[in-house]
Amino acid sequence: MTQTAFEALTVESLPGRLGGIAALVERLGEDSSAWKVREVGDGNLNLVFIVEGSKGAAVVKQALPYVRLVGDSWPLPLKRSFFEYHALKRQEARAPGTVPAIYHFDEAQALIVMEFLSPHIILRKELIAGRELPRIAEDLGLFTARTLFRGSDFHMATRDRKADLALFADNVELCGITEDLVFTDPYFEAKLNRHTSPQLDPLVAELRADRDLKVEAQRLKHLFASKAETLLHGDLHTGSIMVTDEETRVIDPEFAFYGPIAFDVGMLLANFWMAYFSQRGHEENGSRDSMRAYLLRTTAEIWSVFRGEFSRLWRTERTGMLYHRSLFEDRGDALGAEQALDRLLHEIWEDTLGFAGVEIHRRILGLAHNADFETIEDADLRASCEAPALKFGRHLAVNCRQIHSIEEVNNLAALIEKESRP
Ligand code: SR1
Ligand code: MG
Repeated sequence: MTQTAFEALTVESLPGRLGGIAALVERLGEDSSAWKVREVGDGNLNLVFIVEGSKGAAVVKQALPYVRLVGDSWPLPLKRSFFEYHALKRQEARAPGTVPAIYHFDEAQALIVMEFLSPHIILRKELIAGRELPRIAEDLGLFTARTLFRGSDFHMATRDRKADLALFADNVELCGITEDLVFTDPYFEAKLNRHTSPQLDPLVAELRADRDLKVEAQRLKHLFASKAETLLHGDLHTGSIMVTDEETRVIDPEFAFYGPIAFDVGMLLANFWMAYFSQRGHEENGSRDSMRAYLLRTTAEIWSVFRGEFSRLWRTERTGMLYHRSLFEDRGDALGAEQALDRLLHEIWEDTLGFAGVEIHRRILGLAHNADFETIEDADLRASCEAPALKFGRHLAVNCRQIHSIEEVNNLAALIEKESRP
């Protein structure tokens, strides 16, 4: 593809426009007129095509100059594709085998040609269908620990980390979406907000009048905007994960930037807790008790694997400029390094709960809802799932410093879920 002025691809134009890309021809076969193209993007922002040829298949993801969910009244720069490409490269290096392979990147056309993951399915769809995936907790615990530890000053050479900090600092507009949509809009009557109404109206009014909650949400926003601790995925929800029983892959890191470790972990756990609260809306073919238990087990295991792997990396790969070994292990003070690790993990834990709380709120009160709740057609039933999730989110955000273990959080989730049953 030689043209430089951006033009959105279509199912019809794709073979002609990309037929000359060697990396694509190699995978699909030379006769681009025989390629079969489908547009499958169901996310909020981009075009996604699956292209199949005689030899194989690939995915072509192209950014649009606006937010797809809203339309061209909300312009959004194409450069998000550049950040996604660079984030995928770093994630592959830090957690090999966890993201799709990249075959080609065209910055001017804001497109990435990447591995077609098959028979992988979006994790969120599997959780809605009630499928218990055996590998995800282990895989996601490792993914978060490895990418978040290895992208930080605990591990990287400070020159490289500062160069990356500068590179990703330009992802201003996508950070802006998170800053508004996650931390601010849910807590007032922002124009694009929506919620299940009138069922949730009284609870929504209560949350928007909740001073402690608003102060906490703003503390978390401050942290998000100022704690440039590591390279985040930035949008790590169950719609950004593709799975089979054997494998887990993380996709879509276009929101990547330097922020607090706890943000990715909190967003991820929040999406499992939302899946948990939504199960009651998906019981048309039988009880989801087993699925509910599985989802809570999964959050506990993700946290435990994250903690374990992060601690292992702390002990074996702490090569960055922070908590230098010369102050600890090298002078016989391994205990000092352990003390620092404990304190760090404790801070990550508290902020993880806070970020999880606001993520739950924004998916029920803001612009971008999730399918776990949205696919529950009966509005009364949907509201009966969303209301306890909102209360749980409020409890996490406001009490994040008073909750000491993941078991405590999950007991609380179970309690709130039970209490809310008719
Ligand atoms: C306007 S974009 C809305 C949401 O979609 C993305 O997946 C992010 O989660 C963002 O907040
Ligand atoms: Mg996305």
